Amino acid sequence: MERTIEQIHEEAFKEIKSVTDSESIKALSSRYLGRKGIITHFLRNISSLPQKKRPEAGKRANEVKKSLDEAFKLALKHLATESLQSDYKIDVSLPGRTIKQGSLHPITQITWQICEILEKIGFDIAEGPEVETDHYNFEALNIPKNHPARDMQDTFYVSDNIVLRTHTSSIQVRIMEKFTPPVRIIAPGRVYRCDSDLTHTPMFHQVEGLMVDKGISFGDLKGILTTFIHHMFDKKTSLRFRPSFFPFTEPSAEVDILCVMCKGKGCRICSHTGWLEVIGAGMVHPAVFENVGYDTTRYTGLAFGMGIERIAMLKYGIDDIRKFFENDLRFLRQF
Ligand code: 2U9
Repeated sequence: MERTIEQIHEEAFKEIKSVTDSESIKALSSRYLGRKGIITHFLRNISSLPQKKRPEAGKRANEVKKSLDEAFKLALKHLATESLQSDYKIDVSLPGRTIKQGSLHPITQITWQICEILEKIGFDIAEGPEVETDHYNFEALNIPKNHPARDMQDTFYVSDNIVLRTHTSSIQVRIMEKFTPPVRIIAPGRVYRCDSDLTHTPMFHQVEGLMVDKGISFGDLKGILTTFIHHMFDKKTSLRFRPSFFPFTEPSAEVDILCVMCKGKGCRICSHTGWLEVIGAGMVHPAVFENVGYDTTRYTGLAFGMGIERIAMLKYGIDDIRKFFENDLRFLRQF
């Protein structure tokens, strides 16, 4: 009789050890300790034993019952924590999730760089509307009605009298109408021209500068633009001022830098001239001052303008302007 209860005890433990889920443990517990379970059956049968053996057998059976009860409870607890752990298992050897960090668009970065340099020289930033009147975009800037710059092919007309600004010079006209000299401002912003190829897009960005005071000379213009180029590109960049024409400046010039690719030897980028045109500039035309009511006998002014995409293309060696507007992350992530 004793051997049998010990055997039951041993077999029960073996079974508990082999079980891997809590449902099976509950079933096993019921098979041993339930109303019709093996141990219960054993206890009921004690009365059929000889009188002498009954107390010892009953005592031992109750000890086994208690031992199994504890073992079942313990096994249930273990399985519960194990499943909890496997739910939240962390493999510390796996690489962490990367946080995708955004960055400023290259055109924004170049705009900010240009503005920072010119602000240090003493220019304030001015802004104005992108939808402009014919007066601010053309008339006040000495661009008469029959001027080629007004051609339907270049300008987006909203109506007869309203255009999408073709340059940010319209901002400077508005500032001059409001303030008397000294004026020292830069006007960054979007501009629109009906043009599209490798180096032109219908919308692009400009920064234009204007400085008006008594005694402003072409020498000031040369000094400011030389300082600007040396900060924007390399400190040793060679540059030249080449005579040009704009309706709103007289005299006018274009500033070229030595080709960043071939260093003047001549290549495809500089059309084999060795030079790259980067800035347009000049002394403000007296007709422009008269249009805003400035006294041309007291004041002179310098003005300049540059296309931001062009500066960015030269600085980063990009050959197609359209790359800036395609929003291809493989391109944008390089900046
Ligand atoms: C006022 C008077 C004169 C601004 C100027 C340029 C020359 C110029 C071009 C550079 C490349 C435009 O983006 S681009 O195509 N700009 O060449 N801009 S002088 O002259 C002004 C501005 C405001 C009242």
